[in-house]
Amino acid sequence: MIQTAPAAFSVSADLKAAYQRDGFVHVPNIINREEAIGFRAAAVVATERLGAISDNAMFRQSVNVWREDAAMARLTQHHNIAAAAEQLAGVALRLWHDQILIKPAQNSKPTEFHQDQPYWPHTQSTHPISAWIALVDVPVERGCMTFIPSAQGRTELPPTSLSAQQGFFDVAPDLIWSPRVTVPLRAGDCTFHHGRCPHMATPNFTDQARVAHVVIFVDEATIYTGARHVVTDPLGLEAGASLDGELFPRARTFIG
Ligand SMILES: O=C(O)CCC(=O)C(=O)O
Repeated sequence: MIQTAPAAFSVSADLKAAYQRDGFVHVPNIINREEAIGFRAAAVVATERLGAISDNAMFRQSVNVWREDAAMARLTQHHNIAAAAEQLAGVALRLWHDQILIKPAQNSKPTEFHQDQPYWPHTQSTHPISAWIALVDVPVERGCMTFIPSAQGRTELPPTSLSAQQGFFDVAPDLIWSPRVTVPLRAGDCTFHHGRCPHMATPNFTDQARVAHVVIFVDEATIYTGARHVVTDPLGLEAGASLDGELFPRARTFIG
């Protein structure tokens, strides 16, 4: 049988400009609805099988599932996601980690405002980008993402609590006055956000779990700082080491 290469996914110039300006964009149908429904079932099974590193009032979080679960690896390594991420970031990227985030039904806890990058033990990474893929329909009432546009340049801010209502605005009081953009997604849609774009997720007030898969890329040249993190703690890396090798594959290898 002749294998044909997948058609290259292409992000429009307008979308790239919007990402560069706002620090996030909405990409409808990054995968199709049928794929999303299949991956939703796989995500629920994987979370049950692998367990969650966090199972708190906001979400059940399973990290680095692509290394343990062949079905979810197909989503993390999906060529559309890697291609769109590299085009939006405008630089060569590598995978940092993935995570399944399930907000249970009737969960009244939002994921509070934060930036992602302050949690990570990285230097030399100025283009971190996360793909947040909806595996069910996610209206505002089911726990969708909300972003503060054009604040990704705020690289001085420390990590803040995902559960403290005022945590982020205590360290960035001026941003409480910035407009916010809330982005409901259909299953198969995705948002991409910069690792310094402040964001939160609304509570899930519905009777259905919110199932999302997040694929996080960082610059290919990222260096490990030596700070503690659940992904790097077991690896015995020296501070100053490059974050490379098969555990942090190049996005390019997913594009084909
Ligand atoms: O889905 C959520 O509840 C939060 C997700 C998030 O903060 C992220 O993907 O960076």
